[in-house]
Amino acid sequence: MGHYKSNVRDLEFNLFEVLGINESLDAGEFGDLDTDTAKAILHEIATLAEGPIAESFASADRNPPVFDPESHTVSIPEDFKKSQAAYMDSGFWSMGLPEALGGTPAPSALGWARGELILGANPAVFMYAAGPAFAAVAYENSSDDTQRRRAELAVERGWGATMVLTEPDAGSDVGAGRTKAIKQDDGSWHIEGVKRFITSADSDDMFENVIHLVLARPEGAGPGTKGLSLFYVPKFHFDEQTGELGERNGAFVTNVEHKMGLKVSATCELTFGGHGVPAKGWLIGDDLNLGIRQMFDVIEHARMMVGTKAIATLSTGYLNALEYAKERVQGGDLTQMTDKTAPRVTITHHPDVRRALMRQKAFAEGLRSVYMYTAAHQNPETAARVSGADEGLAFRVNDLLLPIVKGVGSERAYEVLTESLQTFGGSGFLQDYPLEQYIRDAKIDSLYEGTTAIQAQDFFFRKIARDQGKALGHLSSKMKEFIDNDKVGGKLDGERKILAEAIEAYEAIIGKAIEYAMGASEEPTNLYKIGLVSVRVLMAFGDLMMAWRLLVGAEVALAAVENASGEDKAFYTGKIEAAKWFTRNELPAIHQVKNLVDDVDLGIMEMDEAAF
Ligand code: ST9
Ligand code: FAD
Repeated sequence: MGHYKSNVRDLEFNLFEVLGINESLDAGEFGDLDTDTAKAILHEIATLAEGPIAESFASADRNPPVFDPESHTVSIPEDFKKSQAAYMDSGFWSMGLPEALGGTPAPSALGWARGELILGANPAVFMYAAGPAFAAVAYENSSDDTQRRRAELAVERGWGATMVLTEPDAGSDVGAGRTKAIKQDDGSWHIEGVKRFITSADSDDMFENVIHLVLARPEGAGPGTKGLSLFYVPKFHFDEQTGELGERNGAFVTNVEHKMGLKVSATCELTFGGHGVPAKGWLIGDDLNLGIRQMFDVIEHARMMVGTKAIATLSTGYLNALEYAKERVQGGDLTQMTDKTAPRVTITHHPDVRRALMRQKAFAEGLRSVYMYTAAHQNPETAARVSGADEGLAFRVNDLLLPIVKGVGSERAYEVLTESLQTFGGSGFLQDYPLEQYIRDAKIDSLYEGTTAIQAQDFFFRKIARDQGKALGHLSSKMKEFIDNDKVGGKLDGERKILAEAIEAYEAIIGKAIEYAMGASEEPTNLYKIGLVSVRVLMAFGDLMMAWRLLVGAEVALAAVENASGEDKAFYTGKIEAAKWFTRNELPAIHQVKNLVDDVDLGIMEMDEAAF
């Protein structure tokens, strides 16, 4: 048995018992795809993920890609290539792609369930497979048939793709980028500059070509992100009709980073036009200076991907820890602590191990329920059924929740994975078990695609303040609807009360933060107050979302458990207990955040740097 343990039962629970995605499928809202087929697909992907895709997870970590500076190429380990080929050959990557590009219609929630399975088994496989999704963004932002044909070719011929923003002096601050674009007489552009940390910028022979989606500043364009444009820059030139490859283009990998984890995903320095060959590319769309907006179409997929990756890793970390805990015998039952001859028990008997396992379960399943709810707002059809949102509101809800999936997902997964490792005792520290690699591989999730601080600012300033609280108000009204509509005869009354108090606290938190924002025109340091607590505010909303979605799941489980038996009975009981545990043990921390936000102390902003 490989390292990866999927949780298809919980995916099905979310999709079909909680979110009712089956109603959309059976109403024909996604073409021919019906519920039975969707379930069969999930099981098939899980088998693929646990088998050939997971197969190279550890070996590719121990034998990472090697950079050859002479040829500017990266060698990817052969066994990883087999895992990659297993995914590409399965065709499951085409689920949810536009039909014009050969995709099959599918609800986004199902698409991200697929994502969880692949990302949990071997995250780099999903990342190297980004070509078609990135080509779809290029296609949708194209302004003529020539541009669209370039995107079609990338899908037809299975090319790899990258997103190219970061430079040595432009990380979080993408607008500081200096890479230039120089217009040519034939309408193309030459790109000049050095980009850093580019994922999959070379991928050995896994793909015949790579398309770099590059943010660069046309000569004469203004400063900041609004002066950037987006360019389609291939590794090899190609025939614009057939896609047949031509000469090498002037975009060369000039280094590969040595990393803490996720080693098989090659992170490259990429130099444009620095080796005597121009790096030729084409503007995407007709107009200049739209690059950041267009790139955010890619970033939104990538932020969802990163959060789902983190959550997938936590889930398999928990399931590995659970299996170990059920077998490891150590110590006697606490109630018999004075009897040194009492029988030894498995560690699942110890209260602290139970607490740790429940914490892992509640976060893994709580975060899953949040990314699933988010994904359900990525299609108007499912959003309407799930929360009654119209298309515009569904878009805003998705926008609001992306920094939660990405920011809270990555922070909580990393934090709670240490509990999974702890459950193994000293064995968790060894490479005999996957936990140490899970932790190393998951650390990146709070860093790339916008650090947690960036997610927190995005969440408050853009997704709440600029949105005038519309999406937040919608979710808050849905939470209150849940509180007021008991369907289980008072069995969750205590938890409903805790949730109601938490919503009230959160409304006060946001009210206070808005007050700081409004006060900033008179006293700019009010913005520091927001900056000092913004990550706490982000994390607190994550807790609120998790508690709510877990409790909605608990209601479904309470209705189902009475007639259930065997594995189903255990499953539903676990859903109920996890929701109760999370609400009672984790959610009340929101009141501490409220106290902090109420009275932010600016001391550390006023303190001299020398005092640190
Ligand atoms: C990276 C990649 O880290 C790592 C992993 C790569 C993996 C690749 C594989 C991925 C696979 C994915 C597959 C998906 C499969 C799906 C299957 C489906 C079939 N939302 O606030 P302003 C825009 S890459 C939307 O003034 P500043 C907007 O146009 C590197 N748009 O910003 C706005 O204009 P307006 C990642 C947004 O102060 C304009 O930007 N690097 C949003 O100029 C300016 O906004 C980062 O992420 C948004 N949330 O710049 C950088 N926000 O306001 C992090 C902004 O008029 N830094 N826009 O609408 C930031 O995000 C900064 O906040 C900043 C600040 C750069 C935006
Ligand atoms: P900095 O921006 O220097 O941040 C340093 C610290 O300061 C962080 O804690 C940050 O939160 C904080 N900080 C910075 N600015 C602010 C602010 N305004 N407010 C509050 N706090 C702030 N980029 C690509 O373009 N394409 C890729 O494919 C890609 N893949 C990557 C793969 C890996 C393995 C890595 C490590 C990075 C990758 N990146 C990629 C780059 C990644 O997106 C950046 O590393 C990330 O955006 C952060 O930028 P930085 O590393 O320069 O950190």
